[in-house]
Amino acid sequence: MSLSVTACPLCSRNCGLEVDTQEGRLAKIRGDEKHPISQGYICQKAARLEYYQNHDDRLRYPLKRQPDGSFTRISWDTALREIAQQLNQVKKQHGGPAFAFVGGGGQGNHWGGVYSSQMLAAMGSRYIYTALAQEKTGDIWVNGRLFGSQLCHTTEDIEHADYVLFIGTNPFQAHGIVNARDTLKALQKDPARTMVVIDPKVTETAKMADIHLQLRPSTDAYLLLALLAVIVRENLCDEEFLAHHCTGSEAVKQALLAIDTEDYAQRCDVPLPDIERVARGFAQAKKACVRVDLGTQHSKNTTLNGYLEKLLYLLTGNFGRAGGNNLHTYLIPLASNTDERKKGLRTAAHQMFPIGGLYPPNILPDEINHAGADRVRAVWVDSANPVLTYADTQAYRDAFEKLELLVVVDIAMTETARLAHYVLPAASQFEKVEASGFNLEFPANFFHLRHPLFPPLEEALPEPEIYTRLLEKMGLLPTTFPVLSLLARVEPRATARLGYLLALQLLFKRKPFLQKLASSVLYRTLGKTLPPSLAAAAPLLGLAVGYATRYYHAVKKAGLEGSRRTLGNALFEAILASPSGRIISRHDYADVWSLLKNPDRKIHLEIPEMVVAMQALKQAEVASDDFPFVLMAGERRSYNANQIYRNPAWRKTDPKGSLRMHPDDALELDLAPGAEVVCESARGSIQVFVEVDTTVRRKMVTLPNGYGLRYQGGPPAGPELNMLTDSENCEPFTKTPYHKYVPVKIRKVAGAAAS
Ligand SMILES: Nc1nc2c(c(=O)[nH]1)N[C@H]1C(S)=C(S)[C@@H](COP(=O)(O)OP(=O)(O)OC[C@H]3O[C@@H](n4cnc5c(=O)[nH]c(N)nc54)[C@H](O)[C@@H]3O)O[C@H]1N2
Ligand SMILES: Nc1nc2c(c(=O)[nH]1)N[C@H]1C(S)=C(S)[C@@H](COP(=O)(O)OP(=O)(O)OC[C@H]3O[C@@H](n4cnc5c(=O)[nH]c(N)nc54)[C@H](O)[C@@H]3O)O[C@H]1N2
Ligand code: SF4
Ligand SMILES: [Mo]
Repeated sequence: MSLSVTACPLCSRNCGLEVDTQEGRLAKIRGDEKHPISQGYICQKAARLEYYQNHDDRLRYPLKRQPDGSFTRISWDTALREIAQQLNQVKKQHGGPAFAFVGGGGQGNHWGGVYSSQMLAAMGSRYIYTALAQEKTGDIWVNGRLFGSQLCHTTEDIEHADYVLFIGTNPFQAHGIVNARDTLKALQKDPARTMVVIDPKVTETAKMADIHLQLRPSTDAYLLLALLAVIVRENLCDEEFLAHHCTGSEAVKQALLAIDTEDYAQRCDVPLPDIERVARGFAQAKKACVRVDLGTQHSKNTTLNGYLEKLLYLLTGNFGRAGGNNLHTYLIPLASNTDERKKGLRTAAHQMFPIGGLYPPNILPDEINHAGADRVRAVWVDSANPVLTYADTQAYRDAFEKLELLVVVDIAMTETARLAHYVLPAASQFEKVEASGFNLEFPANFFHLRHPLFPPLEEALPEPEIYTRLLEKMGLLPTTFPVLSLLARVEPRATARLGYLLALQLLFKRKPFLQKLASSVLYRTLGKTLPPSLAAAAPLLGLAVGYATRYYHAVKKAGLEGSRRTLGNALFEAILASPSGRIISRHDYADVWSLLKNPDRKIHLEIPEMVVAMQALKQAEVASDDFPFVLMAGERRSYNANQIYRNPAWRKTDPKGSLRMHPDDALELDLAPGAEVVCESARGSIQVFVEVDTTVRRKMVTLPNGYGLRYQGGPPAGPELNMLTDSENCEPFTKTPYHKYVPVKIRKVAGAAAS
């Protein structure tokens, strides 16, 4: 038995873990007290991680699909040679944009993405479709307009706030904030601090709140506008902040003054006095912040919601200070900055632009089905299971079956992998160097490079090795780098790898294309000089140098020593030597002004498109007679964690993934608890089991996220949610799905017993 540290890959918190390992198994799992942020905290889901590491769907060898649909084991060499040849062929015949990359990382595995992102450069394509672009692109777009770059990302300083608004998020179950349950408890216990929840359901978080505004689903924009209108009307804005740090506040205030708060309160079904109380409380608090998630992002007016939520803290000056919302820095960027007005970025079928460099999964089936010669013909999937997780399962199945080439890289035989021409087995997150890009803390940020606990299962390989070998086979990456390799080996410690970095720069200057494959170049050269289990960490040197250059003072304040030229290497070494993770920067709150990208270092509050959206809102409508229920398709519960666990035995409760319904609605439909019903949308139908639950609003029902997997090729375990969702039920601008607003009808399964 040996004791090691790692992190939990189940949600964006990636809490540090201390584990006992025994013969390839995770015997005991505890929180790692040395992790700089989670400090020993974990939730109930992490205790089951043995179900991620060892199960019967794990992939052991590369597989190739045969004409009859079965899979044959092939060697890595054959697999990569054949794939390389087919990719080169697609590129030559149809051009780079015939290729699309899907996924690139889940909740805990973004280090593979540092390598897999080279595929786009290799193919000459810009099409990357990821889960982020089915939830966060509205937010990313608004950040671009307000702060000057889509790379400016905001965070919330809940621990120091005395007034916190949780809008459309249930951190008690979904986490997403530092040590969620402890943080919520601290808020709840302190009479001087106020916690407000805006959610149509009485969630676990709402039960802990001082105030719960139980709005009608998908009416957040009305509620947020009413809150803002009260703040402006009652002169509760922070005028000094607006004058010093913002432009456009007058135009925004004018638009808000036109809001009929009485009417808007009725539309969202929240009493106006409650709205006024929250508006005043938030604006008058010393330190207030807002935390949002899918409730505002998977519902109507996604992008406008993102704008209005940000206006709440900006108009009240809760930005760039303790307890407010702030910008933060990051080591691995999860998105980039793209301007949708630029030419040449749009897709063939939908003429869709990228946001943060990312394309929305909702359009991919159409881009494959597109009749034009410029359609998508080859798709590469890594760390995602789009057939089950992206909107419209049937559309995905049909489209993927038409592809000329589908390759899936996963640790397990997924529903998507079953459709692939080639399935490549990746090492699990406990079998390789791993890290996540969810380092979203401010003012102190951290990074956690996880060391492997086990060797890869059978023939599985870590992604760094898979992509590097493939690039070599495609003829794009030289197989040797004599000068770099020599320098990496012989350069004395005292020069802090400056010689190596200089040689690297010269190489990229001579061969600019290789800069796009920098991760693999570093891996094949510097990697060979690192401890073997950490070889794939080599690209971290480049990331650390970039980070230390941009945030020199903040990195020094985190206790790292070095000159402007050597600090990056010091940071690199320090991260490698900290298996529990470490603090990499300590900023001042006022640093947010230097992180802003508008040339005038001000926040540009007026966004014309959003003013138009506010006005268009007046016509928006809800309700339908054919489909009287609003399904929240994807609730976070105690025992779901996206599609990371495949064996359904991991669940301690809720094995069926029940449909939660208000008892009065169940009574009206004559449904007893546990009754089997058909849940039908305009797109499809599935059979589910009813659980009566007084916490849901009437005419609203909920189903959990992350069920419906076919473990060992068996029947779906629980609801296959995306059989019900339609690609077109999405925000027209960003194409993010309205998963929190799927109109459905519920009827008894014919022949089932009445209550
Ligand atoms: N247990 C568990 N935790 C997870 C995950 C998991 O699968 N299971 N997945 C992770 C991932 S990928 C993500 S993105 C996060 C998501 O985390 P959250 O967004 O916090 O979780 P959800 O339960 O999807 O939705 C949040 C809340 O939105 C509410 N809601 C529904 N419709 C509306 C609306 O119209 N307006 C408002 N204001 N609220 C609404 C729901 O009632 C729900 O309480 O969770 C992460 N954590
Ligand atoms: N209807 C509906 N649909 C939803 C949601 C919803 O609320 N409602 N939620 C959406 C949200 S917010 C998200 S984020 C997406 C998530 O959906 P996806 O992006 O598809 O991600 P996961 O479900 O996390 O699946 C991750 C895959 O990665 C594999 N994997 C795990 N570790 C590794 C590794 O180390 N290497 C490789 N190569 N693969 C690995 C797992 O086996 C699994 O197949 O689902 C979305 N889908
Ligand atoms: S699921 Fe999230 S909150 Fe729970 S232990 Fe894992 S990382 Fe931490
Ligand atoms: Mo997500």
